[in-house]
Amino acid sequence: MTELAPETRARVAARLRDQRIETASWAYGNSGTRFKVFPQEGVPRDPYEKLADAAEVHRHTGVAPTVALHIPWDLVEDYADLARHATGLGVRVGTINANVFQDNDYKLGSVTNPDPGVRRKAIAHLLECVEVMDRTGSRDLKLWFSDGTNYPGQDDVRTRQDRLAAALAETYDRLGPDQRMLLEYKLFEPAFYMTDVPDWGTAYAHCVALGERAQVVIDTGHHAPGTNIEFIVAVLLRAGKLGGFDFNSRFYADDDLMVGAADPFQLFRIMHEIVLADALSTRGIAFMLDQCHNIEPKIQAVIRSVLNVQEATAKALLVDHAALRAAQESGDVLGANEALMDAYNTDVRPLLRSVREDMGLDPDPIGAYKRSGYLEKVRAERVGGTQAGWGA
Ligand code: AOS
Ligand code: ZN
Ligand code: ZN
Repeated sequence: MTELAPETRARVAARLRDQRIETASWAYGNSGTRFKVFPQEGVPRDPYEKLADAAEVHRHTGVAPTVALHIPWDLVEDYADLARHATGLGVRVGTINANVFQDNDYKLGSVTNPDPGVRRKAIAHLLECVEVMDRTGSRDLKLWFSDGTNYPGQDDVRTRQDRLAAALAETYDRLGPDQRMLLEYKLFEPAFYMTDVPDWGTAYAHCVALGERAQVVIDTGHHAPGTNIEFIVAVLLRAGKLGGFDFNSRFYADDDLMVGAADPFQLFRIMHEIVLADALSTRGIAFMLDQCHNIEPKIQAVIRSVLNVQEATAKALLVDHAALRAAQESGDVLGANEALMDAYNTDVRPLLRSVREDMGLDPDPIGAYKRSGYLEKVRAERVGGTQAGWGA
């Protein structure tokens, strides 16, 4: 692919201007592994400051106007006030993430725990998260359960599925008409023998049983090595059950590294399925980042991640669908593959720079951020920033 035709450029640029990527509050706080958390200077001391950092990302990228919160990592007295604070900074509260995994009671599970009292406590937290959504104007409740077992025979698989279904149904019934439930699956960890929602099929089955406002969320780090994630994307899109992504990169397990860092080609293949299904628009699928920046500077890493998603999207938008379809229908295996690779191998950075200029932004968001003096300012102002929650 050489020079872009003006119509192609205009079409792709319009879609890139409209793209939205949600950042996560926990990405801005200190995080680490179970071995060590390396604190960074200037990290937020409370949810208000996390929103300020997210607003800084949006200021330089123009495409990250919402921030996912995590309850209770982002516990505040007054959520309506937090939402107003966000608006004042030019961002909004995005997905609300529930936490039923960091309490001693949850040793044997939360909503699938054998003890009905523990299950009730977990469901009460999920309902409380919907309350937070009401107060913040958030659309999506994202549910990830650490529930599972470590040893064969530890608990009954089908009974646990029944308990899970009951908890999901009670929570789903509490949602308002414009609110959605996003159910996230994960193959393993912290449970090692069996997770109660290990894969997209299990999540899908529960979402189908619940109703149309229950959808599956794909965390790109939650699969076995070699899993064809874009296939899952295509199948869920076809079924109208893809609610969102938790983007990140993995080399080994659930590494939560920057999206597009480990396998930019995989990210392109995912975005290709999204573009093919015309599913890039802002009100449908939630494109979220679920990452932890343990050793790299956090705000800069989030900006880099947003740019990585934009670059993969731009390449996906450049796929010549007519050429691709013609090659597919005529059985031209290599021609079809070339249609994809042509787009993937295009350097889209000049196009994205010009899109940013059209949006009134600096074409180089990372350079602009570094020159802004924001990090120096928060380093001086903030002492004793918080732990993100992971790796504590
Ligand atoms: C856990 O592995 C999942 O990726 C969760 O989506 C997420 O990281 C956690 O709930 C933080 O909100
Ligand atoms: Zn996730
Ligand atoms: Zn994860």
